[in-house]
Amino acid sequence: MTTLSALQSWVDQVASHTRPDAIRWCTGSDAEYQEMIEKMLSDGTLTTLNEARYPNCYLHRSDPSDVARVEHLTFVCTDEEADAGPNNHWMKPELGHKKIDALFDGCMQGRTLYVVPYCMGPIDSPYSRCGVEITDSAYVVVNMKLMTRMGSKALERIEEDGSFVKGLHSTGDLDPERRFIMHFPHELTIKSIGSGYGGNALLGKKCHALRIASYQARREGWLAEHMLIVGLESPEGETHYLACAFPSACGKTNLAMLIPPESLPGWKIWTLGDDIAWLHLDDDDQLRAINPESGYFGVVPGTNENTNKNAYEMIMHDTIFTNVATTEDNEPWWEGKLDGTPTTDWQGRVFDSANGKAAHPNSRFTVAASNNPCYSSLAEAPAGVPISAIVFGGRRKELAPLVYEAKSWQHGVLVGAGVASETTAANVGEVGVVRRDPMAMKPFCGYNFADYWAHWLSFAERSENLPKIFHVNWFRQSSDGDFLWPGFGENLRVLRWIIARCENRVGANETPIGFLPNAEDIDTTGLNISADALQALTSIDCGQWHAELKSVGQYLESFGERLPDALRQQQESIAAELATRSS
Ligand code: OXD
Ligand code: MN
Repeated sequence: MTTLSALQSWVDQVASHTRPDAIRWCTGSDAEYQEMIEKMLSDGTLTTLNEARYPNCYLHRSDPSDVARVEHLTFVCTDEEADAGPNNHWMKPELGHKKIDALFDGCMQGRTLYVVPYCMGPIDSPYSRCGVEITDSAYVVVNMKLMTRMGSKALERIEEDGSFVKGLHSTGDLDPERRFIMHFPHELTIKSIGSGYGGNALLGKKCHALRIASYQARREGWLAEHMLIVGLESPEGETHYLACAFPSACGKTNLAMLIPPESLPGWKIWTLGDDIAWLHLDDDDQLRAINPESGYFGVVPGTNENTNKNAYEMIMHDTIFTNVATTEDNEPWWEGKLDGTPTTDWQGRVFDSANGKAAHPNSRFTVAASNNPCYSSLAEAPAGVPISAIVFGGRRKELAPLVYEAKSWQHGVLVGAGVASETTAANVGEVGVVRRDPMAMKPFCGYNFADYWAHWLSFAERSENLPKIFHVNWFRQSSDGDFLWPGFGENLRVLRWIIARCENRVGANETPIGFLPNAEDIDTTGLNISADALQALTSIDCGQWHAELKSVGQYLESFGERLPDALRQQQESIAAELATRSS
C-alpha cells in the first residue's frame, strides 16, 4: 500500500507481531470518516447527540480509569539516563522495547489495524514533519482526522521525504497496570498501549509534536513548544502574533480564541493554534511559528457564551465529545454550561451529585480548526507567522503579578524555567498543588531540561531580533479566594500593554523581577477592580519574591552540572537584588 519500503516493512512487522484480523490504510477522506463513525455508532463506541441542536456531534464515554494523561506511566528511553533528565521517567531503550513489546504481542487479534499517515503542519511547509500512527482504535482514527492533516496527502509527502516518526498504539485491555507511553527519541519512535485518552493515544499530539519534536528541534536548531499562537489585529489593522505557553487546562484555547470585550471596539483576534507551536528562525533571524495541529482537543467544562462564545458555538456541530454528561433531550452537558440540566453523568449513570460532577473535569471536545470562526487564514501559510512576543504563564493564587516583562532573552529563559502552576485534571494525580512546570513543558520535553534551557539560551547568539518575553497570571486571588482579574476577553487589556511594550510605546516600572506596568497603563475602564486589587496585580513583594527566587534556584540546581551557567547567573543576580530590596 506504499512505495516506501521502510514504511511497508514496519507495517508488516507490526502486523505479524500484533496479529490483527485486517489492515486498513487510511486515506483521510470524508467518506472514510463517516464510515468509521457509523461503525462506532453500531458497536457502541459512540452515541449520537441531539441531532437538531448538535448536528454531526457524537459522545464517547471512555473507560472510567482512562480519562487523562498518565505522566507516571510516560517514559523517555535513552541510553543514558542523564539525556532524559530528572524531568522525565526513564528506561533503557532495550528494556523499554522488551517491556512494551510483550504487551503488544497478539494484542490486535479480532481487531483492525489502521495505518494513519499524518503531517504535522501545513502539507507544503518546510517546517512540517510527518508521522505514521498504527492503531487498533477507530476512535483514534477519527480524532486524528480532526486534529491533523491525515491521509493520502500526508502519505505522498512521507514517500517524498522518505522519513517519518513511527507511532504504534493499541488500546490493549485498558488495564492501568498494563499501560505505558514510551518514547525512543533516537529512533524517532513512540509506543503507547493501554489507553485511548487523547494525550496518550493521539500520537501526533503530545508524543510526536512535543516530546519527539523537542528532541528533533534541538538537533536541528528550532523549538517545539506547548504554546498557543494568536494574532491580535488592532483597530488600525496591524496584526501582532503572540506565542503563549501555559500548563494544561489553564485557558490556552480561550486565549487563542479570545473575544474582545465591548470596551475595546475594532479589535479582531485570529487563532493560529491552541496548544502547540513549532518556532523557527527565518533567513532574517525573525522567529516564526507554525501550528503543527489542525484541530482542537479542548477542555469542555467552563465553556459557555460568556467565557468563550466562539468555542461554545464551534462545538455545536461536527464535534466529538468525550466524557461529558447529557440532558433529558440528549444534549451534551457540562459544569459551567448555562442551560439544560444533566440527567446522565459522564459514566452513563443517572446523574446524582453524590457521585461527583456530571461531566468529567477533564472531559474534552475534538473539533477541526476550520470550525473556528476566527481561524486565521495564515494557519495554512507554509512560512508561518512572525512572533512579536512570547508569553509564559501559570495558575497562581498568590505572588505572580498580572503581567511583567523580562529584561532580556536570557532573563526571559529564567522566567520560563521558573514557571510554576497549580496542577489540573489534565493529568491523573492530585489537583491544585503548585509545581514547577518550566515553559509549561514539564510533561512534554523529550530530553533533559538543562540541555533544553541551554538550547533556548543559544537563540540569543543566533538572532538580534528575538521577541520580548513576558509572564502573565490571570488567576491571582484575594485572601477571600476571589479572583482579582476577570480574565477571558478582558485579558486583551493586558495583551494590549504587551504589544505597546513591543512597540516601545509605553513606559514601565523596573523591578528586580522585570518590568511591571504602571497601574494607570492597564486600562480598567468599566471593570469592577478596586484600587487595592489593581495595586496587588501590578506590584511585587520583594521578600516573597526573594523566597521564590531561592526556590527557583534550588529547583535549577537539581539539574546538576548540566545547568547552563547563564541561567544560574540570572537567578543569582536577581535573588541578590531582591535580598537587598527586602532587607
Ligand atoms: C492537552 C494537555 O490536552 O496539555 O493539551 O494535557
Ligand atoms: Mn496541552
